[in-house]
Amino acid sequence: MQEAQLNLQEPILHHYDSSPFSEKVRLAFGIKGIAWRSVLIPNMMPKPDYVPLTGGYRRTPSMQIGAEVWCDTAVILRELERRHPEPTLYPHGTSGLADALGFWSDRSFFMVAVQLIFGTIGHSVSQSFIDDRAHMSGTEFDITRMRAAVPVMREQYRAHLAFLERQLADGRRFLGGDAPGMLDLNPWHVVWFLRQVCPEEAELIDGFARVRAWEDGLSAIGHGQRREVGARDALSVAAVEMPETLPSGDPDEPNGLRPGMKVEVAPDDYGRDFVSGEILVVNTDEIALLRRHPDLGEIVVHFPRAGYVVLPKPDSRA
Ligand SMILES: N[C@@H](CCC(=O)N[C@@H](CS)C(=O)NCC(=O)O)C(=O)O
Repeated sequence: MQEAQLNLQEPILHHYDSSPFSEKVRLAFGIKGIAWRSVLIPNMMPKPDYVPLTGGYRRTPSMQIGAEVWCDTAVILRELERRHPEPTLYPHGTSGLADALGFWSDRSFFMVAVQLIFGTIGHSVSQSFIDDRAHMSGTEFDITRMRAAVPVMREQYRAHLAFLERQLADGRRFLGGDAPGMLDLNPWHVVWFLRQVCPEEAELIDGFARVRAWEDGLSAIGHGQRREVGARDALSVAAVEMPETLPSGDPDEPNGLRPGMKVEVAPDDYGRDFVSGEILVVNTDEIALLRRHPDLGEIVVHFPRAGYVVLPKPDSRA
């Protein structure tokens, strides 16, 4: 990277190409026509040029802008919407329910896909990948059991796809109508994942003509303007920039969380690595922590509230 060419306010997506959750964000860049930088990160631990930015969050993707990092597609996409409101990801007033639908797509539907995919291609993945995913999920990543479950998961995957087919039944191009948005992004990555990583099972999708056409419509949108940048260069951006987010609280927080408190935050499903810091922003949509890193200086790390646990950490320094 030539420093002079890097726009320090350009979003930097830390991702890898086969990551389905990253695909959600790449498509959002496409829908909004955004120019962005791509940092390719490893698909398993260790991630030495990544965790200094996130404070320990290991999952993929995250989005960096300057000295701030958004962890999890839920907050990444909301931040993109805030910075680039047009075209909206929430056409036809779909905002609340489209976000809520992420809990169906990212947990139920996605977990069916994981079992179907790794039950089918598991024999070709490395032992280090299997060990990494077992460690991340806190339970066995048992390829043999997943293989035995493939017939059941095929039925489950079709049952979930049928929800999409029914929503498209009146001939609409996208799930919310004539414009793509969050309603599409949420299940899109689960369909994309099977098609890309496990083409031998993709005929499950081909059986649904309207889903197939929807998939073609979304694929045609592309990923906006992507340019690669090195992981070390992204770290330098964080080091030279200062966080911009201002403190803000919510008087109705049920347990009294407020800016200045020291806490730790972790996902409640998998990859449950706690990130500690001082609350900068807290509300129902997000919690942002201010952290100080010896080489990078002040970094603000944003997480969603739904699906994340916040624990007070009274005795530790952020
Ligand atoms: N809820 C998270 C889920 C992210 C997720 O599960 N990402 C997968 C990759 S697509 C992951 O982190 N895998 C382990 C890794 O990349 O180290 C989000 O929406 O961003």
